[in-house]
Amino acid sequence: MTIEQTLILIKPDGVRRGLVGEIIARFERKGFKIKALKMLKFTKELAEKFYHVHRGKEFFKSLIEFMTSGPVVALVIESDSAISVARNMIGPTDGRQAPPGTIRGDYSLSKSENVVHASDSPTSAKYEISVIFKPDEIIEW
Ligand code: 3AN
Repeated sequence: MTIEQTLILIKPDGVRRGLVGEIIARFERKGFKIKALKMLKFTKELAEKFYHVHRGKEFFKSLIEFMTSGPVVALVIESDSAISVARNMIGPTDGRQAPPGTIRGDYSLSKSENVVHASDSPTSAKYEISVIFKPDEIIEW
């Protein structure tokens, strides 16, 4: 058993469409422990820091514009193998190809506006959590 924490973001399209409760409920029902939760609006600087691995890619500018277009909801969730379990629950990047039953498969028809983000590795989880949350915002329980 490997207890991991991962960073979930409900992106601006998910917040605008009123999917916050639905998405959080899916992670809760699956059995994840919510260790931190907040709403925030990304500044350009914060979005560029969060997505630094995509700097230079052709979609980087539109990604930053989209991620700063409205509030997001960020969560740290914890479980055994949290990173791979959450990635399986959100589905592949392109909502048109994501299988039904996944969050993107059920709620997105787009590769860019795909409702939710989940960290893809232990290294990115650690980095992304540290970009969004201060250590004392992650609650031990
Ligand atoms: P994922 O979120 O599935 O791990 P990444 O990390 O490859 O996907 O990409 C980060 C975000 O950048 C995606 N969630 C999506 O919003 C956007 N993105 C990725 N690839 C493209 C693309 N080819 N065209 C437009 N947006 C993209």
